[in-house]
Amino acid sequence: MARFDKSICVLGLGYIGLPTASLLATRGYTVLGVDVDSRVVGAVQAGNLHFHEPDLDILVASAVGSGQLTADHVPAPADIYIIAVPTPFADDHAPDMSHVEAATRALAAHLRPGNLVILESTSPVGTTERIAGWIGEERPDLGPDVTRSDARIFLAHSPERVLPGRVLQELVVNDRIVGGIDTASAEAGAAFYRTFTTGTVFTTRARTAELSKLAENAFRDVNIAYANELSLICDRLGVNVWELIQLANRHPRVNILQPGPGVGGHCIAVDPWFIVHSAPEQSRLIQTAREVNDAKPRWVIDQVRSAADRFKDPVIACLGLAFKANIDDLRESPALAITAALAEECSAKILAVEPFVDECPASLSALLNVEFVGVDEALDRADILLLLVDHDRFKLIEREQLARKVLIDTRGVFR
Ligand code: SAJ
Repeated sequence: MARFDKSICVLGLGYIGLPTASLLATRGYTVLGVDVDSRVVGAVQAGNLHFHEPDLDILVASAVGSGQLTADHVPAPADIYIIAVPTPFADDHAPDMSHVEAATRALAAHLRPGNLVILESTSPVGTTERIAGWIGEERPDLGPDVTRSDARIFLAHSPERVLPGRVLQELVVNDRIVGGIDTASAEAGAAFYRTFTTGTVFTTRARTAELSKLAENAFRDVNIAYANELSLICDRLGVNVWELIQLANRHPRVNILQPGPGVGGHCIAVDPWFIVHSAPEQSRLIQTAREVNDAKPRWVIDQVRSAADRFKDPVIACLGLAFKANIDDLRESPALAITAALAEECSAKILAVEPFVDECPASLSALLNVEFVGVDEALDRADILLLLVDHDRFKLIEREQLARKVLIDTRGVFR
């Protein structure tokens, strides 16, 4: 295996930072992973995972076992810094950049001339320039402009684009965009990514790289909104939406996505707002798509409630709580929100089922009419089956197990 004499500090050991840190460590870099959460630091120090991602447990154990990956609460001097902290939005959809700012200020103390700083967190346009400003404030000794003096550092944005559930493959094979604060920074960033990716690495300006990531996720959001809107139209017109989409997609230039109970996760449901927030007048379609997707859970809840009205003491099984198939991630999950809303709004018994999670999520366990049960028990007891996530496990359900039950299939598993 190639050994690199460079050291790397990865700030943020979440869904992107930890796989990235582990991959780099197993590729021969000396990596320090930094997180403000002591449970995360403790888990990584022990070579363990604090979330589920296929094969990541093996990679983390190997990276920590070899001594190439260590974890701590604070950064230390390194050659390359990668910022992979969360960028959520506030109630008014304004981006919350506090984690990026805190990570930048924490690493700034250690910067030395020639260091490379890479922002991987999905960020609004202009963030890389703001990072330069924060570094300048922390380190006036680096000169009035941190990228121009002789003691310069290199600063770039390379948005992560990996799909949860396929992170380890996509970290290596996906093409990468590296946007530099200047040309030398873009080239320095690209040279680094070329040491461990097989995809093509493209260089551009930092602002273009920032917007490209937001545009990719907004593209997907708009297309899912189209599928969700079609599902409402089909329901009104008595057409099977799954069959409709399958047939329409036989056209050589049509590729309609799948409707669902709404759009979840920390990316697609969040990032389009960063565009809307910075260019509200120009982003009418993107904004409407967000609204269409955000309205879908309420439509599902209303469907279930009218089905429940036909029973005296209905038992409703909510199959799946994760935000999408075959992962344990409950962040911004419409399935979880729908299950909680049904429990709050109906007097029905709610059976919550999530094969990827061991315990009832806190937001449901406080609700007295919710029971967290396995798939088979839910199938035995329920009057209404609400399929919310297309986990592979649910695809194994036999048709006979659905007999005499009302089925509301938001994912088209039993189309
Ligand atoms: N969904 C549908 N119908 C579809 C596809 C998805 O309802 O046809 C729903 C999913 O169920 C889920 C949500 O959309 O609730 C988002 O899932 P996803 O698989 O579309 O995307 P994420 O959030 O897991 O990952 C996305 C990816 N972006 C794109 O595909 C453009 C990934 O490549 C990014 O790295 C990631 O966002 C990110 O971190 O930004």
